[in-house]
Amino acid sequence: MKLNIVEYPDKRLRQKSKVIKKFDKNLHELLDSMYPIMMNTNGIGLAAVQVAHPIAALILNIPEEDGEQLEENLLEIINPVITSQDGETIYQEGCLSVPSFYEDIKRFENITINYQDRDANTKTLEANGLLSIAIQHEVDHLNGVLFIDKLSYSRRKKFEKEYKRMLKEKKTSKKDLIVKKGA
Ligand code: Y12
Ligand code: CO
Repeated sequence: MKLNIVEYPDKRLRQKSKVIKKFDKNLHELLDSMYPIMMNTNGIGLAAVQVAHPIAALILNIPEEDGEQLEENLLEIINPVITSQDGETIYQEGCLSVPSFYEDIKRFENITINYQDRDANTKTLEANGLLSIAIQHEVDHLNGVLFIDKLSYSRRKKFEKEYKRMLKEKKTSKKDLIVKKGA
């Protein structure tokens, strides 16, 4: 399955993801295709809505201490519900749908979730540290929420200005490339 990452400010990122009821070949194919796209872009988390499939599925691969991401650490999370949350932590987050931008975001330190795996088995997971942050970031995606929505008014303004400039530069360098190719 060919997938592309949807980037801000695309409105599709604001869709609310639908609860998954069919744990069939289509779901498995989608999950299987999300994994390489996340790994090839140095991601540690990806929600299905970020690849234009607004259904409640997300994948995570938290790196080891040496930064290596092992396939055996891949977590596939379907229909997550956060059942408890406490504490506070701040981490510099990034998002594959908001390239080149990183900001400190406040989250809960510890969470517990109920979810299903790709075969509809029900699971419970207690998470802290980076895993907890990543789950909260991805669960936000399922609700159409981006980490930049959590910025203060002034930080958000600064972000919009910088992001617009980056998009403009990207467009210009693409045009230059086309001209050079044609020359
Ligand atoms: C902590 C903070 C955020 C998360 C959510 C998951 N976020 C990511 O996986 C972000 C990945 C990312 C990768 C980038 O590198 C490439 O695209 C090659 C990147 O850099 C650029 O866009 C240039 C930005 C973000 C979990 C835990
Ligand atoms: Co994200």
